[in-house]
Amino acid sequence: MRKLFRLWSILLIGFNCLLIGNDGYRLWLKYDQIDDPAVLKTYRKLIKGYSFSGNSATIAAAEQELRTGLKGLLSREISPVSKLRNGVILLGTWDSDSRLAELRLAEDSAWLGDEGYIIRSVMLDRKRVIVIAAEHDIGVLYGVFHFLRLLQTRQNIDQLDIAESPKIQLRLLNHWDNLDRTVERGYAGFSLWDWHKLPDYIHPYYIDYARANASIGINGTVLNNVNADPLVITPLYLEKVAALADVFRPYGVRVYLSVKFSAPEEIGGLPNADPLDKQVRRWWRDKVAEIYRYVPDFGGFLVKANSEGQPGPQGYGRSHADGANMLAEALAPYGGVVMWRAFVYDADNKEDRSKQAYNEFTPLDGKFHANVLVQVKNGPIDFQPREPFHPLFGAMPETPLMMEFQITQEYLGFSTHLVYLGTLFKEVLNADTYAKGEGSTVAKVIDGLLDQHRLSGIAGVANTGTDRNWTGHLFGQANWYVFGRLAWNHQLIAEVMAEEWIRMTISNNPEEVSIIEEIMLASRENTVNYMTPLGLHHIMGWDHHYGPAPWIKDKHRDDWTSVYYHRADRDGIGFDRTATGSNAVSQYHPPVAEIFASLEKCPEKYLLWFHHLDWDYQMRSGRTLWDELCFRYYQGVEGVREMQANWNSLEGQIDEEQFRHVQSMLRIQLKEAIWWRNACVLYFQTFAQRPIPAELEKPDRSLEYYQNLKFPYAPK
Ligand code: GCW
Repeated sequence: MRKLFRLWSILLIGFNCLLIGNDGYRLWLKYDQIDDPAVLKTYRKLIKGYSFSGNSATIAAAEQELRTGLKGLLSREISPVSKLRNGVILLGTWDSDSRLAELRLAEDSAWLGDEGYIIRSVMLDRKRVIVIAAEHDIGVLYGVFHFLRLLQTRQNIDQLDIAESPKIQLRLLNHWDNLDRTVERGYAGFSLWDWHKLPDYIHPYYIDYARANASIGINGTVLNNVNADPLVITPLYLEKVAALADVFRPYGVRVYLSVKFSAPEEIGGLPNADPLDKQVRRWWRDKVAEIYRYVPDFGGFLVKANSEGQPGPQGYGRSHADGANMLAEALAPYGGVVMWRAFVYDADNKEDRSKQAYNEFTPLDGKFHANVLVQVKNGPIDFQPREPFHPLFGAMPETPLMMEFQITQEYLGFSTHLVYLGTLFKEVLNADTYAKGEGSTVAKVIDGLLDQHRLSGIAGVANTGTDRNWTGHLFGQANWYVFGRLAWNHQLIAEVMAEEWIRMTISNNPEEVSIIEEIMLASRENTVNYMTPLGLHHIMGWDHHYGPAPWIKDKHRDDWTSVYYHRADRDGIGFDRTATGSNAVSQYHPPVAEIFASLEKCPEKYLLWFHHLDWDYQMRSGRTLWDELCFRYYQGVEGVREMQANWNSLEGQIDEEQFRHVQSMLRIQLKEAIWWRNACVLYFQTFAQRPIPAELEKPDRSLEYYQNLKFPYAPK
């Protein structure tokens, strides 16, 4: 224990040293001095000291955070006090302090659960104090972050009456990090985990990573890629995993691992990995026992099986449920879970790719063990700029379904495009599945309310890396931020989350906030428009997924080409997923199925996802489909120009370093938006055989030029 505390102090010193500069390292936890003298004065009057009770590593972390935060924000040292006086913040678990125990209100603690907390202004012994209290230490830490956020965003803290608890139980980052430190679909440098130097060298940023996650309520992290290297569960790596788990533990961040289904063969020397084979089952049981010896609070496994070449139970004639249940059985005695991914589609299956996961998984509903969650991507294809919600949501009532969002921008301009994903996440969470009538939103499916599941979860594929600012683009941080905030409470509003993040990261000046918020809120729709308007999807560059390539065809897998998805020909464009085509619409509940199937009712944003239409089809705008497609592509580029103009208007007002960084990124974004627009419009024009509407500027390059661009080292 003493050793742990020593390690702890070294780490804390480490993170303090890193808290300098405006290069993005400090994320939204900057704690710079409040620049409005009136606000500063009020806060200083209301906050005079604090009193912590409890002595765990989590409480130590909470105290350190509060101290650092207040010192920065109020620009004065706020010290621990033993006697109550006006302006004291009283922190701890209910039972750690007799004064808190007295204050404990039955109705608070009942529903706040393991991670909840309250923040209240109360009179105690005739003193005005602020209470931050929780059932468990982690709630106190979450409460501290919340309290600091109130100051960081300049809220009124006069009469606090806050009670919070998360709506979703497992709130995880999924790192697609490889053991050689490359990151699959990572655009912010190398993996944060310095495997080679672990377990002995603990990089100070590990702790800042944990702080950042705790500040937004993320409580778990899958350390390695779903395309898993089996070595990660060998002693050599488990020792390293344990070292990371030790650092993250005080911050309530549990460690999970992705495992390769064939591990018993590859590292266990068994002849097969058949989930019904006794030897294989025993191997996993022993392996899990070994893992828990290294990491006593290990969270569980994430599995990609029978998907994109990864091995799985089907290789032995068994089902996903057989595979998941075998692992679940091994993990159950320790309270671990299995997160079994539903991202499956088979190269040899000629069925519409968007239908395959539903077809494979719905028959297995009710067959999974109680500690299995099925992890479903937000849409039925693959993290496209826009997809309708995945039809599995609402279709497996007997199984807890976990959401998988992608925070890293594989299909949204990597880390060079400013695309605020809060609006995308909310669009999906708010979508109504109608599984049990109106109001059966995706959010209610995944938080377990709709079907009364005890387990619930949400995962975001991380966008972090060794770049000094963590995410490559300053605004990539906002996506990490909003993911965590929505994982905690999916009812939060994308606009409000944008504003919070801006205030903590860039500026509290209301005009600047509103300019930046406007940029963020427009950004995703702009990107959809310059990349894949009107329901187009999967028309990006081959393999690396960088830039447009709607011409991709004749590859070894049809469902990895672009032409498979847009189906453009002389007659029209779009994928007919109605009854006359693949009938993917039938996987949705009524009335969603009928809405998507109907040309009158289908939202135009999904039009070409579900329908193949003539180039002259009349759009609601009165334009032909071809003209509308052109207008949307051009509108996307115009949108980026507006974002750029808005950003440029901040010159001299916001921090210079942040300003220049984003300004340069927006230049790249504009260049690439024009590239997307020109390449797509010119390519589709070869089928449509119609002119680009006269009022629109003409592409300045030929289609051949775009088709011949090569990117041998694009990150992937
Ligand atoms: O979108 C595809 C990505 C792969 C990824 C896969 C998955 C980890 O292009 O890089 O592999 O999805 O989600 O499994």
